[in-house]
Amino acid sequence: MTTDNPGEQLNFAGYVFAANRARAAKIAYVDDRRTLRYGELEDAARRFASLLTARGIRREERIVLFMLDCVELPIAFLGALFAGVVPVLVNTMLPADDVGYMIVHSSARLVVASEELAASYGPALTMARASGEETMLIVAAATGGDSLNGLLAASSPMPHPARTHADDIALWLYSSGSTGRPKAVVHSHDNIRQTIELYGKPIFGVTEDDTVFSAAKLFFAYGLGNGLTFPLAVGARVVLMAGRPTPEALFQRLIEQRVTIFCGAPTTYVAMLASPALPPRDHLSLRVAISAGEALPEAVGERFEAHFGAPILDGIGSTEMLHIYLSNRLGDVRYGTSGRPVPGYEVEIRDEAGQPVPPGELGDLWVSGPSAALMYWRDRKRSQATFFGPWMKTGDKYRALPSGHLAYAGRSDDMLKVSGQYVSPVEVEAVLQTHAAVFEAAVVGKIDERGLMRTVAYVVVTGRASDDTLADELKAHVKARLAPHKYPRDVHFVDELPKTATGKVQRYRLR
Ligand code: 3UK
Repeated sequence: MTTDNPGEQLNFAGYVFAANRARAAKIAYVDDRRTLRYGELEDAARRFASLLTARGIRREERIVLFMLDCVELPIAFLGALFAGVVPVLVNTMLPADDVGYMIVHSSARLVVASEELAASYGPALTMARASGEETMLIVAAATGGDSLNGLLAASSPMPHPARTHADDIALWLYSSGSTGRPKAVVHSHDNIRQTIELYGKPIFGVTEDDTVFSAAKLFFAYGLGNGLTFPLAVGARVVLMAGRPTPEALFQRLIEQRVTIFCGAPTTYVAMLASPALPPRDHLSLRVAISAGEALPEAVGERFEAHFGAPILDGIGSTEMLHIYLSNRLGDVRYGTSGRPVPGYEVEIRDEAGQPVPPGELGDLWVSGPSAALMYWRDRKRSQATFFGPWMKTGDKYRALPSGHLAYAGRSDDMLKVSGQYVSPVEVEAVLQTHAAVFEAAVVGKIDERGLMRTVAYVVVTGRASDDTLADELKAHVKARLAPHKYPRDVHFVDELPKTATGKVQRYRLR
């Protein structure tokens, strides 16, 4: 295998297994049910690779991984890469309709799904098959002969990794836009390696002695780096948790597993600090914490560090760049900013004409670096509006401080970031409109007293009393139809919405 020849052959799974050959007995993963050693991870992944081939799935074809954070996810992910098959990681909180769209859009040959998610993968597969896909299903369950683990036991390890090129497609991740269907962000084997070399090793700073735990799940690009590609590249130990990252569940694992690197979104840190279960500093082994997804309020970073004695490194990344490209680092933390460019990436703050703004002025953040996505699959238009040669338009507003640290100043489009995840106001408005009592609705983001983004809906009702009962009903209406983080936390009833002469809702006036 030629893994030491950059720009040529690279199979990321082959690279991980070669790097950890001397660590066969070392624990790679601890999930809610079991531990998995490096040797077992390689063996299971290579069995999964054979299983794909046995089912007639070929190089470059896609499989959807619709899985909670458990050891079967890295097994399937690395097994697919080993076979040259392309895993598509899908957000487990999405409703069936979105999952069905992704199965069809990716022409997935197979879905590997956690059994707990049957309520969404069932209808999603029905939808995909109705539109002509012959997608197979493997369920990752604790028991059962037909389940992933039963099938792995009956398979044998694939001897050699597929001879993929460094620039071959390795994985897809879906990302939402303000309008239209989610975009399939396509990444190469080399993109993964670049995020490890540029950010994972030098700034995230993971070594084989670390235990890493990410509250952000593996199906996010952020979680995938934190909990899979970075730690496995150096032989570290990773803690996985399938359920919701409540402060109590996080503290339990931080303490019991002696976690040294913890990763979350700003809401995670806010919830931890507000929890009555907040443990004293000496119960933890924490060395450093990482925050991304939305801007970390200055006070949250300061309070966390004062309490735990470990800094939070806030950095901005995106699905398109695969991981963080602008970040604070140990010894140079400036809370309330995203830090400085990660060496290996270039960033520029530009005006509308594409020219760099004078120092200190607000502008659009552009980034260039070797982990940029190859394209949005089957979407020329949106690819061309985002990727310009080596540069990509992030959609974020930034300004440079005299110190050289860059400070986030909001998104340029209508998109909101709530709990570190995208929310399209347009999408939430469309769902509100489907409720019989709603005449019109507009959704905006508001920064709350903790410095975090909250979604607020302004609603004009028709033929119903506008009271708390209706407000709760509208929240439940959205919750039942969209991913849970998208429902409006506040509903305000108004007589009319502010509009332009051409009838466009003026969201900025509601803000
Ligand atoms: C926003 C931030 C301020 C920003 C991500 C780390 O969040 C990730 O990817 P997404 O595609 O969203 C990207 C957008 O989210 N954002 C992310 N981090 C920050 N805003 N401060 C931050 N620290 O609008 C960005 O354009 O969901 C984060 C690693 C990998 C990722 N995919």
